[in-house]
Amino acid sequence: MITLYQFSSSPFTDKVKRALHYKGLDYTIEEVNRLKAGRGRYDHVSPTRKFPAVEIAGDAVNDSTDIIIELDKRYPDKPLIPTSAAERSIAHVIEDWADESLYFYEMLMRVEWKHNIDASWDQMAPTLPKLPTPILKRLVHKGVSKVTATQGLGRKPREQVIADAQRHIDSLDGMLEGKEWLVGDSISVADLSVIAQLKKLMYAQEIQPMVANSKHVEAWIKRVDELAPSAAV
Ligand SMILES: N[C@@H](CCC(=O)N[C@@H](CS)C(=O)NCC(=O)O)C(=O)O
Repeated sequence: MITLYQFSSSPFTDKVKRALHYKGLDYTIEEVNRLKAGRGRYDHVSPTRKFPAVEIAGDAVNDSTDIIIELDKRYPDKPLIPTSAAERSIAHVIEDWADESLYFYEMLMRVEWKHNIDASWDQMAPTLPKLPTPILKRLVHKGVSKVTATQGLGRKPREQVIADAQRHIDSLDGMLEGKEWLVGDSISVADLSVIAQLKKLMYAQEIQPMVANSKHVEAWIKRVDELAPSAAV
């Protein structure tokens, strides 16, 4: 029995769900209450208080990277971590690019930039405390701004962020030149990590034309969505 502790709106939740769906694993969802998480309610599954986390047969694992490694160990059919050392290394670096770099673009462009926040507000609102929307939006903006400013991206002028983002989409497009998957000849954790961040990022109006004008990204999204969908089928 697998229990997924999640914020439903998180790209990292999406990444783990795609892995579960690809492998055809059943799971139950526990939506994490942010206030209770802050008071330690879920420390038994995620002492870092970051989510997603999973409980598999009583064992807790947190962090989407560790979760997918653990899923591959326990359910080796349809592996997501490449078996060759060279491909595994590249997959890990691409996963880290998605998790630790693209994530901040989606936080800044999708959530912090006020003209984009409404596009995915319906996804975010149910995971937030029950407060009036204008107050919530202010709190979210303040919280996210603090994070992106500390990381650095949030201090850049908008045009520079857009140029950076364009380079990231171009790099994704370049990695897909002549290939169906990011690493090797089958879907891997690299594809799931990147699509999870990209799908959130695409709520930013600046990103949509970049994807539409790419040569390979839309077709790759369709391929990944078919094999490892976001929602259970
Ligand atoms: N490296 C982690 C990142 C998870 C993460 O940052 N989750 C966010 C939600 S998108 C979170 O739990 N934030 C709550 C907090 O920082 O207290 C992973 O891959 O799972």
